Amino acid sequence: MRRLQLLTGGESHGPGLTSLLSGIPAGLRVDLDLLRRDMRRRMHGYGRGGRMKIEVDEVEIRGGVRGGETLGSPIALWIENRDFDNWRAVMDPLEIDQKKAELRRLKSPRPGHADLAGGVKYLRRDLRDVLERASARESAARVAAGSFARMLLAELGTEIRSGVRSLGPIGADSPTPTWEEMLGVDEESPLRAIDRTREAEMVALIDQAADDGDTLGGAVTVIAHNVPFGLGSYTQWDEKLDGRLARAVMSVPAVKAIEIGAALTASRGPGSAAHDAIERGDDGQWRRPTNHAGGLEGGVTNGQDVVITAYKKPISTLRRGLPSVDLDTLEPHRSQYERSDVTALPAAGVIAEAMVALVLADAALEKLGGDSMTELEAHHQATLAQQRAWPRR
Ligand code: EPS
Repeated sequence: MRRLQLLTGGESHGPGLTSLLSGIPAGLRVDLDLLRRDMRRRMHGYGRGGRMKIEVDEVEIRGGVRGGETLGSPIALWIENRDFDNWRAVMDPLEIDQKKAELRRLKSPRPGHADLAGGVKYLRRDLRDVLERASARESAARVAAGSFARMLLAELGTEIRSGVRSLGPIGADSPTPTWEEMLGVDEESPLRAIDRTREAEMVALIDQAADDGDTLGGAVTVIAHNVPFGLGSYTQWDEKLDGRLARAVMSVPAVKAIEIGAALTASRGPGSAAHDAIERGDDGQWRRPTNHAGGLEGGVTNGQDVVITAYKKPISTLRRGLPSVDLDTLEPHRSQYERSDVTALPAAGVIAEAMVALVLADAALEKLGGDSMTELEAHHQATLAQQRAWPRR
């Protein structure tokens, strides 16, 4: 990111998670309801393990905000891990019980997880040292920071939503969803599915996978609506907003592929079917009868909805294990099981929303600038006036 910076810290079963978000202008009103709602939404979803019953994911604001308004200084956030109480002997930052730690030691790396690569990279004998930070628990810290980006975007009129598009094979061939379909996603439904008629099937598939000791992946789509025209740039490779969004959303745990708009379908057909016609309405608005491009042309937002789909591999912690090696004997051994989720797709959508919010807020600050929300809003209005007048003057 160019104007915003985000660092997170903390282990899955350590004392808690920290977020440090700098670059948010002064004078943004903190919407606590929104923050709490996002945190709750991330914990929700059929197929999660027992951990989500332990945590409450309450965000404590420890810096950068006074009297409910941002100060322009870094926003410091803290989320306590309730589960730390059960893990103190093994995870205390200063003193651990070696015997208990040995019992919780992870010594057969899980294929698909960071265990092997991280163990070799950081030369850790106990792969717990890898899994604790590679855990998706970290995403709570990102969702908290993403809420502040969402609050900023709301001031510009931009909204972001997501939904589960497919789970395993169910819904895998569904067409790219629209904003109207996103508005229909029921946040309280078991899976936050875009096509609610398929939820029962999805729930049954999760039950089957749980019985089999297996896991499931799928796809989530995020749509940003009413995004300012002209965010990102084609003038340098690393300024293209599609690349910036792809990088951010790819960082959501277990995501292995990204699609902008209807890219997969477009790649299989001719150009005449792939692109979105340009029309000018009587009201002076640019209209596109279709949005195959997913709101991005040349890596620049074009006034249409920004549509991004993330494809998640099945979670790599399987109860029945996978072929691996015991690090003590160096003999073949099934990978170890740690309590885990069967799928975390509904949560992945919420995390992806946070990442999209952070990138769009960053790009909006880059284009519109300002140390305060007052300036940002003035720059936004001036830019809108220029864009409305174009190309006549
Ligand atoms: C995760 C393993 C599970 C998940 C966790 C991600 O945690 P635990 O081992 O404590 O049961 O529940 O997700 C979260 C803790 C979370 O907040 O999303 C993993 O290994 O990635």
